[in-house]
Amino acid sequence: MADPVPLQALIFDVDGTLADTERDGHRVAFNAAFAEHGLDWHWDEALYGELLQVAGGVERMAHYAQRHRGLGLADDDLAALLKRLHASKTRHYVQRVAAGAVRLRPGVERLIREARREGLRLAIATTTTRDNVIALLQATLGTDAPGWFDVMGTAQEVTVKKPDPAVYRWVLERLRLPADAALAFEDSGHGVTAATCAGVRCVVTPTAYSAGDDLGAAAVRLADLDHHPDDPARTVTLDDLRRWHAAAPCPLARVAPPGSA
Ligand code: XBP
Ligand code: MG
Repeated sequence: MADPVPLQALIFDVDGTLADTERDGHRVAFNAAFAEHGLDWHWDEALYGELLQVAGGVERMAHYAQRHRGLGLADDDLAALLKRLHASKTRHYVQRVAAGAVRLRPGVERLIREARREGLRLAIATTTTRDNVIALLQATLGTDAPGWFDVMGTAQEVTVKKPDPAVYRWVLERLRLPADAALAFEDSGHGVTAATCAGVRCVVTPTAYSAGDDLGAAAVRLADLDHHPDDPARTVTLDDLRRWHAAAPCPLARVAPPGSA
């Protein structure tokens, strides 16, 4: 039997995984954009939890406009409105993040710094807008932090959103690594599906919003990276990650996520 491929890269999702950004970051920024445009739309915490099933801010607003508000705009007018709303929402989000409204989840900074010291490569695979990622990394890890990541796959580079595995495939291609040389970090059902359908083993750290998602395809489920599943008093180390990577079977890559046409 061939030797197992050693772990060479960590690929991080952003929203929910690096930081719990949705409730107090994105949701608040969407509401600010709605108010700025004179709309009486408001997403409370519970409604936003439902809307998170739609990946991508523009797609989420389009779903809400059509399904919740029965908005009878012509397609072109709706598309133009959503584009303006999303630009405004991104501006509000970046301002909030730069002002320190969002913090990294436990253990994220420690593991990223350890991985850099030990020569593991780092990448981002996200559905969110590139400006949001840069703002978050700079506000939490320092102005040079975006440069720590060899590859950043965001909504700008890959327009097809998770659960489609496209962003993971794109990132692996740019890293020039096979899927089994990487380990993904995700927080949601869509994210776990995207990573594993690309053949990447996945560690999942759910949030309050995603705890009820189907996360069964993940190799390991953790409360967060500062709590080892066998001993919550112990943090998760790079050696733990290497062990889980070696022990978990490599997920079977699929062309498209299960259930898609
Ligand atoms: C999370 C998303 C994004 C954000 C909002 O992405 O689905 O749509 O909620 O950001 P991930 P945008 O978990 O893959 O990081 O408004 O920029 O889409
Ligand atoms: Mg996520």
